[in-house]
Amino acid sequence: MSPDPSGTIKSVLQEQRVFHPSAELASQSMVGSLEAYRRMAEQAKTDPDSFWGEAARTELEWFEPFDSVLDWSNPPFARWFEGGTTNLSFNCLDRHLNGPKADKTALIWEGEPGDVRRFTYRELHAEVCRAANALKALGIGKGDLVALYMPMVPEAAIAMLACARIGAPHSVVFGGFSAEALRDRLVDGEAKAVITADGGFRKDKAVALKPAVDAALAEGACPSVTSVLVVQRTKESVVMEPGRDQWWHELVSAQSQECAAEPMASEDRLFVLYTSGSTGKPKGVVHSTAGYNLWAHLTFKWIFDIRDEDVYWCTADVGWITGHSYIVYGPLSNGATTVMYEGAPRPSKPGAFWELIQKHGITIFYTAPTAIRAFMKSGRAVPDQYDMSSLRLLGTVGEPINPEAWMWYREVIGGDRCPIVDTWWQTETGGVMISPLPGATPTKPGSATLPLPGIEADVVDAQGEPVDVDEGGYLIVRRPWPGMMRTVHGNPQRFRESYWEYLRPKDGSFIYFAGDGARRDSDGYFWVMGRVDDVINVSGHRLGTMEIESALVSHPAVSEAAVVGRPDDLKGEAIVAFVTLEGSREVSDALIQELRVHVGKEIGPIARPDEIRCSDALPKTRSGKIMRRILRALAAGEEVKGDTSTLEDRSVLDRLRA
Ligand code: 6R9
Repeated sequence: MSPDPSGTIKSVLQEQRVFHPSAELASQSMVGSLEAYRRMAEQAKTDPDSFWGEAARTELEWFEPFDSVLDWSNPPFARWFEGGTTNLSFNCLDRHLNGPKADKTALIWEGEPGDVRRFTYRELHAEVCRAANALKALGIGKGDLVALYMPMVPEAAIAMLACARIGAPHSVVFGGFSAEALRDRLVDGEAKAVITADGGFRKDKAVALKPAVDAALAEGACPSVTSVLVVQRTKESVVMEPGRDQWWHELVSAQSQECAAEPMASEDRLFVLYTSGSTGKPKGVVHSTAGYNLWAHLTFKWIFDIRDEDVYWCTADVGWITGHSYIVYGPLSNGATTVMYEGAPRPSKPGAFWELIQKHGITIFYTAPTAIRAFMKSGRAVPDQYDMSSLRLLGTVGEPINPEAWMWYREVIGGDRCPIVDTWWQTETGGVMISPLPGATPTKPGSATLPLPGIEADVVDAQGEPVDVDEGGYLIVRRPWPGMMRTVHGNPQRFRESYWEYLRPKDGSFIYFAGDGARRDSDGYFWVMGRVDDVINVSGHRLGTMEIESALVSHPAVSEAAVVGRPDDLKGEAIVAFVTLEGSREVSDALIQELRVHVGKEIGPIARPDEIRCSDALPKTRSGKIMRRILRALAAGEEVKGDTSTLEDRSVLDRLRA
């Protein structure tokens, strides 16, 4: 695939509101002012080697110091902090044990049925050491890939840290994936072991996991897998295969609670995480030890402006990169208290999230726009029943957040006092790339604002050259950064072609592009417009989906919208909008007409949908991203082809067809 030569994307969103950090917040925050942020960014730009070198030396513990900061002699294959050895598990645990943090709560876990477990740093260290010794007892060592297919239980985090501790890269496969999806990932990564559970709880029901592992391994499909370690969670009966399967509680509890962290070279592979992309075979994104650790650590510290007394909660699943970087590694590397929740809001407990915030005195809450829109749909009466005065900071990740949802989040959840950090990043970037810094960056609803220090983001056209202010184009990053993915597992050529050779500027430099469109406003703020694969070409105007969707959602009757193009003889593409309505609203011709007029008024006649279809739900991935590819096929009256294994709820597809 190559870039559309027509280049830019037309931007139509108008958003003028600006929220400045209060003087009080500024004075308490780490960075403190926009000027201070700009100084950091300037320093990182003029002398990146000292900036990153200094950060790596002061923020991480090293067994052996590194000799060089960045080797970029063979782009796009970067080598960071060569010569150094360190260990992520050591940085997340051991280094906190010699001071007051040893007895600080590291992890608070709440199960869906309401069971709670807490671990201090000392206790978590002991558990991780036991699990690491158990892996060793199974013959797993440095370099062996271990797949995790788990519910949201503490053992998931413990297993990840145990793998990192012995230098066995992990490959976490989301527990909602099918046996086939699991098998593909086990085969591609040549996993040696699988850690799983009998099952987990979801929407008030026990959901089995172990049978999917059995199915994935059946008939010798994954010959590399020699052991399966099974956590007991639901206590439903499972089949244990002798010689292959062992219970976690039997094997792990028998181990010593001491296990020295393996010194790992900076560039040693830390984990593989598969990202589906919108088309094609999933890519195994490879991250390496030191660079990833530094980036998860630094970004967590900057963006959440973390304080010792914070209780931080990210609602992601550990099966996603957000769970890796911002439930487990970033928070623990900083010695923070991180919350992990097995459940989700559900009809029997619509206020589940708010109850958790109230119960644990959560101060920082990080979730996805899709969740926020769902909460808006069920109305503010639910959150209003809870005391959420402990909150001081809110974050979002996963998709562009439409200004309407941003304002609701701020007012209803944040009580008009909590700043919002809208964090743009990807599995491939390892950690956040563009985000406000609390107390420093004024925010605008719907904008991820400014790149973090050290990140040279820009918007370019199809030739790789910068576009004008307010002109939409391709969102790119100019220089390597420590947390960047190192390669696609088993396919370096795919890494080079899809990320670093897609756009080539005249000067021949390498720029990173991973698929999003964006524009920059006159303050240099970034407005992410969605995936460029989703751009709609109406009479030669290339429109991002996000802006039309935002306009629809700003109408009081609409709760969520997804917009796609349908081939059209006259215009090239016609705009088709799929919308879900607010709880009490009924579909009618008058309402459809009203919505079309509304979009025309908000952003202009060019963006007015040609067709609007109402449905009770939209097809989403399990991490909450709308799968517009599916809607495109439906809108065109075609058959839905390609991978649908990442779909959250397959019945949505049938309902949409009907
Ligand atoms: C962290 C994560 C990456 C894609 C990314 C973009 C979208 C994520 C966003 C956002 C606008 C934000 N995305 N955060 N778009 N604003 N704050 O989600 O990783 O699952 O790899 O998805 O998600 O399209 O390219 P991943």
